[in-house]
Amino acid sequence: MKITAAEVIVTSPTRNFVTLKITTDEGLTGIGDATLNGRELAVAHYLKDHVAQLLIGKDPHAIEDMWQFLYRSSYWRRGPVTMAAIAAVDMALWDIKGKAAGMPVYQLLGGACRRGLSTYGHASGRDVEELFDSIRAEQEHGYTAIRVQTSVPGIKALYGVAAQKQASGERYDYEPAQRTAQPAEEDWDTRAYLRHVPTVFEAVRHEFGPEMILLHDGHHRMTPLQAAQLGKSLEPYDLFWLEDCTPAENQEALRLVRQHTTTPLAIGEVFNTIWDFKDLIREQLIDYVRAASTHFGGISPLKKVMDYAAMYQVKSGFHGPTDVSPVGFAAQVHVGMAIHNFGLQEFMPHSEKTNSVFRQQLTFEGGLLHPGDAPGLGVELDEKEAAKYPYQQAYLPYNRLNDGTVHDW
Ligand code: GCO
Ligand code: MG
Repeated sequence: MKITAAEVIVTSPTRNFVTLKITTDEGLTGIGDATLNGRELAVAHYLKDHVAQLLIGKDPHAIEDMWQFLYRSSYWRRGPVTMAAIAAVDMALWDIKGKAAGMPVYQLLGGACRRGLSTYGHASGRDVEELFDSIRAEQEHGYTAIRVQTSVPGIKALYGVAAQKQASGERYDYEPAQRTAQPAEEDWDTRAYLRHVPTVFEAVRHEFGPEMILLHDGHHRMTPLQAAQLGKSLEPYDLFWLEDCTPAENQEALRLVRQHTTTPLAIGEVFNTIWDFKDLIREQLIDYVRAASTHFGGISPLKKVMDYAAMYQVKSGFHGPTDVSPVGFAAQVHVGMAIHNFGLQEFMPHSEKTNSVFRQQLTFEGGLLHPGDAPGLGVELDEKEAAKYPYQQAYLPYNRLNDGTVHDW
């Protein structure tokens, strides 16, 4: 079998997605996700201008060799643009291999280790009442584990918290693609945040009891000592994990946090390679790997990092926001099925429009997510539907302190 075409499809059904489609001389096609939220076209061009022509004539079955070739031959390693482009090729080739074998990808990775993946949903509120409603709505949707984000008195606009009450039945998309020429500006005050968050978790535990699995995302906004303080103050509320407590580049920060708190730590949604996790895993400074297949070079390296993590009892907590396309999401669900050290999968359902472009086999029943048993990844791209939604410039918001200083994401 030989690759005969590689096309890049950009579509924006409620938000932008970049998909690579690889075609073979035997008529099999495979798709991969290359979506980098807010910087989508950089990856689309990397693929179109630098990678597509390298694929033509190559054997689609040689996935590992293709990965190593794209990673090593470019000289310039790592980085989110490069790794999202490599991820798309890797996923598309696994998709083709699955279709050629007549098997879902998780079977090729070793087969199912479980009936399906436990997931967590997102709840948020501007006050405790609104938060409780949001938690109840998530429970009704079948989630037993819930990430709790909340407004903080004194902070006007905060990422991950809906600015107005949702109409009944409507779910808030926590990562709206802001289709504006400039990113929205939000504000931030770490002291106010550190004071407020423990009171919210106390209220949630009081209302919902000890069993509910609770998580919280710090979005890289604390210093090591502040993160240690938060971890410590949340210990009575038994979090499943505290996510991205400090900026990811300073990995030594986790050593300090770890010395002060037993709150489990998850990190790595902005990491690109296994090397970003190497020391954190070996030194057992984290408990959950937050990588997403799309930003981590695809299925092949995600499986590798998890096999390495298994030696240290570190588990998966793959990043599953709506800015990972249904293709990238399916890719990591297949990995989650096949690894022994699965932890918990973030699951934010995509919009109806997105689901009309990406036809999926995914099911979420009885609290468990399953990628389906269609050969390959189990996602088909409807190109006609995709063409209805052209790219639109979109940005993530950012935040400034009271005095105007730009703060960590
Ligand atoms: C999460 C993430 C998202 C990211 C988003 C950025 O835990 O789901 O932090 O909220 O901000 O994916 O593109
Ligand atoms: Mg996060």
